Amino acid sequence: MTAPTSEDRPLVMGILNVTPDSFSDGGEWFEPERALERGHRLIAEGADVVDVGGESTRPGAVPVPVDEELDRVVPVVEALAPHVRVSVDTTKEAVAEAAVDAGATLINDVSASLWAVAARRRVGWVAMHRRGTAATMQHDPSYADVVAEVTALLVERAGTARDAGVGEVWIDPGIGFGKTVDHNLELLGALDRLVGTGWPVMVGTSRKSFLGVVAPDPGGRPRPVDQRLAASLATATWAMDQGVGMVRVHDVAATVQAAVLVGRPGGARA
Ligand code: HH2
Repeated sequence: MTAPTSEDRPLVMGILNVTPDSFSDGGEWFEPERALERGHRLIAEGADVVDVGGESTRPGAVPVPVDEELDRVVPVVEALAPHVRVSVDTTKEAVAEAAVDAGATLINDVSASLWAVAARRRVGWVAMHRRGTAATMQHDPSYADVVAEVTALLVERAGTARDAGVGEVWIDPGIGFGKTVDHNLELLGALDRLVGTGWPVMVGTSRKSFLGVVAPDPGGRPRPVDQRLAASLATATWAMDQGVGMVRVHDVAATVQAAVLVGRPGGARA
C-alpha cells in the first residue's frame, strides 16, 4: 500500500474549518473570503494537505444539512485545489463526490464508511475510528482493550477499502472521538502498534480538550483551547517520532518545523 510521503519528513495536514461551531476556531473562517485567506495562509506555512470541513464533529455538534455543507465546502475546495493537495473532511457521500469534482484528492472520513466513493473516484481515503456519533460519542465510552479494538476495526476497514480498489488508505485512531482522556493516552502510547500494521497512519491531537486536562495551568485548571499549542506540538512530535506519516493540525508553521526535525536524516527517527 503506497501513500504519498515527503522524502524527508512526515506530512502536515492543515485544518480549514468552514463552520460556525468548530471547537477551537468555529466562526473564524466561516465567510468564504476568510476561508480562502486561511487556506492560503496554511499553504504559505508549509501544509502538504489542506483539510476542508463544513460540519463540526465536536461532541454535541448540530448536524448540517447536505446542501448547506456543499455550499460551505465546494467553493473553497475549488479555489484551493490548484494550489495544494486538498482533502475533504466529511461523512456524507454527496459532499465527498462534489468535493472530488471540485478537485479534492483525499476523503477524510471520520465515519470510516466512504471507501466505495474513494474507490470509484480513484482518490485517497482516511479511515478514522470513532465510537457513536457527535451526539453520543462522549456518553461514557468504554472498551475492554481500546488499542486492540481500534486497531482491529481500522485494519478491517482498510482491507475492505483496498479490496474495493482504493490505492491510498490511511488509518487514524480518532483521538477524542468516543474516548476518555485515558483512552486517548493509551492510543497515543501505542501508536507503534498501529504503525506496525503496515498501513500509513494519521493522527489528530491538535488543541483537543484532553491536552488541557493532561497539561493543566499552574493552578491545576484545564487549559483553555487557546493555550494548547505546546501540548499539541508535543503530541504531534511524539506521533511523528513513532512513525506516523501525517498529522492533522491547526498550527501548521510550528508543526512543519517539528516534522523537519523529526524527519531530518540523522534526526530523532534516524
Ligand atoms: N479531528 C477532528 C475532525 N476531523 N479527522 C481525522 N482524520 N482525525 C481527527 O483527529 C479529526 C478529524 C476534530 O477537530 P476539528 O476539525 O478542529 O474540530 P471540529 O470537528 O469541531 O470542526
